[in-house]
Amino acid sequence: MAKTKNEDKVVTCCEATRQMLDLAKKEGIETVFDRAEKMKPCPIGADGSCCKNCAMGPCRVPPSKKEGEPAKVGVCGATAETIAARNFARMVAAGTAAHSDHGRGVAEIFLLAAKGEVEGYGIKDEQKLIQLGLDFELDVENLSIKELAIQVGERCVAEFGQQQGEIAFAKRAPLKRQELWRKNNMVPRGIDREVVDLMHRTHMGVDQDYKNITTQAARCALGDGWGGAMIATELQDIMFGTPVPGTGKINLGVLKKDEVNIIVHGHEPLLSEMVVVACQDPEMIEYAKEKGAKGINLAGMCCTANEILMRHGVPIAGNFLQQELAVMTGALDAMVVDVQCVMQALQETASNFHTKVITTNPKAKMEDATHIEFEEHDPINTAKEIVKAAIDNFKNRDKSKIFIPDISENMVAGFSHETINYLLGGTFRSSYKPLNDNIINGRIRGVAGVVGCNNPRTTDDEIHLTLIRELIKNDVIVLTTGCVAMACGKAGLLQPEAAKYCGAGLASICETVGIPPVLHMGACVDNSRILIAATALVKEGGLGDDISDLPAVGAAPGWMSEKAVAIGHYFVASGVYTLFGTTFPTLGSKKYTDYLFNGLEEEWGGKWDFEPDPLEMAKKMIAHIDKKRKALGIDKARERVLMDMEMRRELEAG
Ligand code: NFS
Repeated sequence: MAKTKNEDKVVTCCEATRQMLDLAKKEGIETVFDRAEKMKPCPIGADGSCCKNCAMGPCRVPPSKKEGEPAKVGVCGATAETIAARNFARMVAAGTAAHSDHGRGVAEIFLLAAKGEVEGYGIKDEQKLIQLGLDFELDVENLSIKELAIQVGERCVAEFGQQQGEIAFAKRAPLKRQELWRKNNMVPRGIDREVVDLMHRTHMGVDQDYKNITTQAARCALGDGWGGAMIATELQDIMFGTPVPGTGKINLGVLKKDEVNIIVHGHEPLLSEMVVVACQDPEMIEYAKEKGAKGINLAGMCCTANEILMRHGVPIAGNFLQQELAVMTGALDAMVVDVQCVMQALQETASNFHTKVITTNPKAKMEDATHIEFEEHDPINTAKEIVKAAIDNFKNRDKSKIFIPDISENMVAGFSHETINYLLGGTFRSSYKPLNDNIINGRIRGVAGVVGCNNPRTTDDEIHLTLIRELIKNDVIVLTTGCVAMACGKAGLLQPEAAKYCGAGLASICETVGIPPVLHMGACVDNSRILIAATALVKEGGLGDDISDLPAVGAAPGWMSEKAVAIGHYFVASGVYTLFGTTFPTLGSKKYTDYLFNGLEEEWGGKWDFEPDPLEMAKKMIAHIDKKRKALGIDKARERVLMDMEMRRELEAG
């Protein structure tokens, strides 16, 4: 496995990444893996014990080393638990803001498109549009599709600035969960309002009750999962199509030596959808040929990659930690970025090669990069301009610098909630019943959502893969999104053949239905699909009456972004036991961490946990699943199957 300059630390289990890191070392190019080694995290900050919310500090309040020593407090008297809670809450606010601003961007374009003020986008999923109309209690029967689209668009945009009442999708949750939210004042009033409220109350001298801060953090996070992120997913599905399972390829080997290579990297599919169209334009292909290329090869990176893979089968060049490595192939003509998870180091890496880094969003510019702004009224021409810039850059390649690892893997992706419903429900009637039945009879022991980022503080990809292999071996079906989904793709876990790694029960389901044991459900905003799937399991019956009753768990083993904290917190607030690996941002306060890991379960049914060892993490997740099975009275199902077989044998012997 690849090691960094320091030589003794294994940094990745991805062979393509390893080859590129060898090259980086040879050429003296620094990568995120090197920087992670050089930059040691500040232990006080990492544990959430540093408060820099005012200029009397920053104040550091790590736990006392000597017994009997009084606990440190900030200059204002803020305790370690208040400081840890504030820092945690601000991560939730930032993560919610990121997902929700993505959702807002989609909603605004959706509305423009519905009014006919922008070309290129249409309605691909009318059924889903009608569903949203029902969610917003619109007069669906008497509205034309165009009128309905306008009203749905207006309602979605209004969800962000709404000041009173409840966001509309909160009503999608199981009734018991809604009651719990209402009782605890956790239903978001409007998406932006909860972010502002949380930023306000974590300002110096406001909320000093860590439990109260955590509750508002939940209200904010729910405005992400059941608000901004869900709006992003739903409207993208309506405009670009609800994903259905399809095949694709992943890893750096998808780049092509003799074609113009373009990578779209970031998160919002508004522009990348148009880049897909522009790359297929015969005029553009002809132009590329004129410039000496055999064609145009479009690939994705990070969550944008997941979006266009699921809807168009566009290959994925890699996940978060591979962005600089894609540039280092020397064959990347343009790296087109929008927002989120784009490393500032990209431009520096690109300066060693011919690659053009093209920024497209006014919110996310980079020094020295080329900026071609996404013109929302004319997206297709923006996309063409970008593709043309990439084609024009093809001739600037230095052939002696080209190295593309010959490594890629096949995968199946695009398991939306709707397709799970259909696939596992059979052809006569779409329903979750067969899935519920298989959970009840024990063929499927439970469900795990394993999501999130890659973090160079742990061996790249390995933490996810070890955890997921262990889960499927124990008959736990895995739902995945984001960069974990890509790690699974690279390792071949997104193929039906991966059934060979499963326990007998899960393997039999995968073989019968023809699905992989790990279902790729999309980008990080699509974690909202997992909420909907969990709700559908509850509503189908037989598995309790709330998400917290399900034999289900969530994990982000290699998380790094604030978005991951927001996601984790809305899962916890939705009733899910959720584990983080790598590090946990409140460990400096034992009291606060104990509240998140133990105290919350009684109040919300869900709770947080931290476990850096993936095998231990799997053990905890399976133990929780078994605990829930027991509470549902279905823990004996497995034994019953065995008894039946024994009885049959006895009968046969008799
Ligand atoms: Ni999610 Fe997507 Fe990846 Fe992490 Fe970044 S790309 S939104 S934040 S690193 S999974």
